[in-house]
Amino acid sequence: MQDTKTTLTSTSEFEKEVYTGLTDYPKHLSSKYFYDKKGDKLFQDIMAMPTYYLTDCEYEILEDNKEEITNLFTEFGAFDLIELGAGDGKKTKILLKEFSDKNVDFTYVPIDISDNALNQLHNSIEKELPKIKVQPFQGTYFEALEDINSRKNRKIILFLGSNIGNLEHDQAKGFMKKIQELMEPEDLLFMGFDQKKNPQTILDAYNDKEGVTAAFNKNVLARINTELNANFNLEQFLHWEVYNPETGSAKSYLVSKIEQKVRIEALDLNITFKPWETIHTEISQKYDDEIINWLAKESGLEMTTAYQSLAYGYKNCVFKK
Ligand code: AVI
Repeated sequence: MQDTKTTLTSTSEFEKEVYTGLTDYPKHLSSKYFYDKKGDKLFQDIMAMPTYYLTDCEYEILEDNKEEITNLFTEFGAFDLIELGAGDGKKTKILLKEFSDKNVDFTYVPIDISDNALNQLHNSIEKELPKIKVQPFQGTYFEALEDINSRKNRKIILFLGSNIGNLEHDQAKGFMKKIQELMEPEDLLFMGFDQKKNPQTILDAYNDKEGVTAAFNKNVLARINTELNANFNLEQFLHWEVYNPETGSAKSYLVSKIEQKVRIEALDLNITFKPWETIHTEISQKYDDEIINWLAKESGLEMTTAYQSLAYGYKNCVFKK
């Protein structure tokens, strides 16, 4: 039989989602595409801003409770510390340092969509905390679940920074349920939830005066320009944040300031925008106890402990199945 070679021109997930999102009404794009080298840096800058209170809250919780958390995690001996959306791992290093100082037997498995962020994290841990065993995994949260499934040690799954808030409730529920199904009775899920609070504090966190969050939001358009050969004029879009104190959802939009046409060469697609037409780009859900308990119940998890930052209202909850 003749050996035939087929050239497959595969359409990437990015191309598919950009096509669907920008031909839909209303238009939308996923915030997971904010993160390339430039987006990672912008997010690091956001986390360093005092208005983005979430980072300080979690630092405070981890710093104040690191001894108790160590006891909780080491209860059954060796474990895999699996971090979903590890980013630059700055907050996690509080725990990593504590574990290293106490010679805790564990392997750190940082998981992130960004290769660049993972490499930086891996290098910095090798330098700062050389005793720690690190096994990075690059992929989306859903790809990461497969990797988690194949692990044999006790699993402690970290999902910090209120990353869960970037999922709509139904997605969050489905995701937590999938995690629950992969957990053994002694495994733990340790999650950060930003809480409902003064709406102005939330708006300030997602709409800084320096324009860093605006640049972060617009980075999805910048990526379409460079990766899909498009001609978005970033100046002609406005970063707009809304917060609904009833539902707790903070939403980011890009709003077209004028009527405009955009060409996306790689998709052979022309997109038109009416003046003030929107692209929904991100949800950053804020929680209260009712929503957290509902998510836990729906996904078959039981909350065993919660650590709270009182200054701003932020919670790290521990769940078992
Ligand atoms: C990663 N994630 C939890 C951040 C958030 O708060 O939704 C991303 C972010 N978007 C704007 N500022 C920060």
